[in-house]
Amino acid sequence: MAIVVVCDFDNLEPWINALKEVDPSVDIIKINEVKDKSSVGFVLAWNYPHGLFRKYPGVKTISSMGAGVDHLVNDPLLPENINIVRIVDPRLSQDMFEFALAVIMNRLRQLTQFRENQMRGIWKKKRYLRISNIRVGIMGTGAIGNHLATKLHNAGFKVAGWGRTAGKPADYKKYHGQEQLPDLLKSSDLLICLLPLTPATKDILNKNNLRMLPRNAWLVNLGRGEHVVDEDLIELLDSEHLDGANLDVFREEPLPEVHPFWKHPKIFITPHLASLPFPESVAPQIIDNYHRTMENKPLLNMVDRQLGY
Ligand code: OXD
Repeated sequence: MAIVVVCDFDNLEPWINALKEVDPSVDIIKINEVKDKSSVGFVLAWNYPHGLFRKYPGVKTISSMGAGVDHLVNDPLLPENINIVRIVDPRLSQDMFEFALAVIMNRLRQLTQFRENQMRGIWKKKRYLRISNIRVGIMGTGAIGNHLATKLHNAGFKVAGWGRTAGKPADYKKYHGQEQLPDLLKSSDLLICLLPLTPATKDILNKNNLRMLPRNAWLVNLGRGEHVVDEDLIELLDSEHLDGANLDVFREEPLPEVHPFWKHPKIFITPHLASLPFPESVAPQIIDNYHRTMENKPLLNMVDRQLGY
């Protein structure tokens, strides 16, 4: 039985090559090459048309091509019996840490502003913030959030994390549950969102919550665009409650040309690349889950469809 791939990537070759490298005996085919829909058992997917899998009655497992599974769990027509697995990869966690660190250090040392001064021929010193001056709050303490929080803590930041449940003890301060969200927000000079997108986290970065951040706080959204209520963020930036925001994810991607985020002086946009899955790094776990599916063995990194991650 083949691994069938369905996604909106321009170039699938690196994925096919990486999977073949791990197990040359497995056929990897694109969904439009499938001849017999009932023969498909294992699928690798990213951003496919909702309802598609109703036409493939034999599918047992769908592996997301990334850490996020909202494109799958939000498909109201995805048959209940299909197992969803996601990618858990130390490289994804490390890349997220490196991106977040770059963004935080730019905030502390204001390198972008100095570049703007340079373009205008301005030589002007400014006081800067140090690592020990800011408190970093991290929403989402799963595999990636926990790695980020631990690394930032080890680098000397004052770090607190917040998640749905208390989870395992950590070296950094942990908050959990709805009632402790204000504690995290009130003590975050820089807030990083790494939450999965679920009905409980959608629109969580709204006016009410963002207002609890200290004045001049900074928002970094690396989760999903739907976590942010766009108008609320703009309002809080314009009223100078927030000093700025780095946004890597958006409700609609690519961000529409007319979206007010593009030209906002306090918003820094990157095109959803804080942490990209590398096929050669994630291929072994995909092949492993493929064999587990074929042999009816327990799967790795199973998603709880009720929780949504
Ligand atoms: C992911 C992403 O979920 O890239 O892996 O957003």
